[in-house]
Amino acid sequence: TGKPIPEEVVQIASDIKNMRIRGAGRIARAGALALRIAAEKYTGQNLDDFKEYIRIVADYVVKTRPTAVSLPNAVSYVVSPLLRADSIRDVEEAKRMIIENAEKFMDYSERAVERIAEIGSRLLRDGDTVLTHCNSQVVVSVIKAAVKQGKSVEVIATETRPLFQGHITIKMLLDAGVDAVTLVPDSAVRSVIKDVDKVIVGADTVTANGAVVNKVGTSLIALIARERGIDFYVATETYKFSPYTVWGELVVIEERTPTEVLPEDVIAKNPYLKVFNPSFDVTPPYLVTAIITEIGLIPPQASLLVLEELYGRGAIHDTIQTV
Ligand code: RUB
Repeated sequence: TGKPIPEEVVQIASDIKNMRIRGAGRIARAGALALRIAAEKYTGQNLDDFKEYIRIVADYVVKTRPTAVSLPNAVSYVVSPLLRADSIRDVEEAKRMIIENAEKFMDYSERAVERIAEIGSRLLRDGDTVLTHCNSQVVVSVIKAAVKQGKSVEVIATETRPLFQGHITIKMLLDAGVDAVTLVPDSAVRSVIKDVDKVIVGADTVTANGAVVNKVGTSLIALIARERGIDFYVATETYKFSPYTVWGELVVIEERTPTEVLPEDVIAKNPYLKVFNPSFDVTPPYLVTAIITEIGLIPPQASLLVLEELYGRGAIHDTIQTV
C-alpha cells in the first residue's frame, strides 16, 4: 500500500512513546482511536490494500511501548475481526467495521473503569488509609468512588521516580476533593506501611499465572505489604490480561533512557558508569491478595480462567497471529 500513515496517527504514536499519553488504559484507548482515525482517513477503494494499510498502522501503533498488553489487546480487538473475515465486500464496509470496533473498545474501557471503581470501593472501609504507586486511572477511580460514598479515605502516594507519576496521582486526588493525601519518596514505603490498611496498584499486564507487571517498585511494595500482612490489591481491566503469556511468551519490560535518571553530561563524562532504568517490574501472584476487575474480584491464580473466558483455548493462538 502506498498510503501514508495519517499525521494524527503519527502524533498519537509519538505521544504514547514520549508518555504524553501514558497509563495502560489510556494507551489502549489511544491505540483504538488511532485506528479509527486511520480508517476514516483512508481514501482508496481496494479492499486488500485497505487491509494491508490497517495491518501496517496496527503494527506501527503497537510498537510504541512494549510492556502494557492493553495496547496490543485493544488493537487486536479492533483489527482482528476484519483481518479474519472473508464476508466483507468493500472498503466502506471494512472501514465501518474498524470504526465500530474502535468505538466499542473505547466505550467498554470507560465502563470497565467505572465498574472496577464500584467493586473496588466496596473493599474500602471508612477511615482506611490506602497506599498506591505510580499513577493509575483505575486506582484513582476506586478511591474517588469510595470518597463519593461518604467514606473518609486517606491516601499515601509514592513519588514514583524517575518520572514522578505520583505527582499526577496527588493532583487527581486533590482535584477530586480527597482531603488527606500524603506524598512520600518511593524509599519511604517501609517507613509508612504501619499506617496503611490496604495497598492498591494498577497493572500494565497480568500474566496467565497471575503475575502482575506494573510500574517498577511495585514488587518491593508488595513484599513490604506481605511482611506486615497488609492486603495488596491490583485494580485492572481484563484487557490487561495477556493472552500471549498463555503459551509461555515472556512480558518485555521496557527499559527507558538513562537520561531520565541522570543528566546527559554526567553520563557522558563517566564512561564506566552504567544507568539501568527499567520502567516496570513483576509482582509474583503469591504476593497479590486479589485482582479487582470489571467482571469481579478474582484471585491471581484464576488469571488463566479469565483468559480462557475472554479468548477461548484456540482463539488465544489466533490473537497472537493477527497483530
Ligand atoms: C503506568 C503504570 C500504571 C498502569 C495502570 O506506567 O504503571 O500503574 O499503567 O494505569 P507509565 P491505568 O507511567 O510508564 O505508563 O490504571 O491508568 O491503566
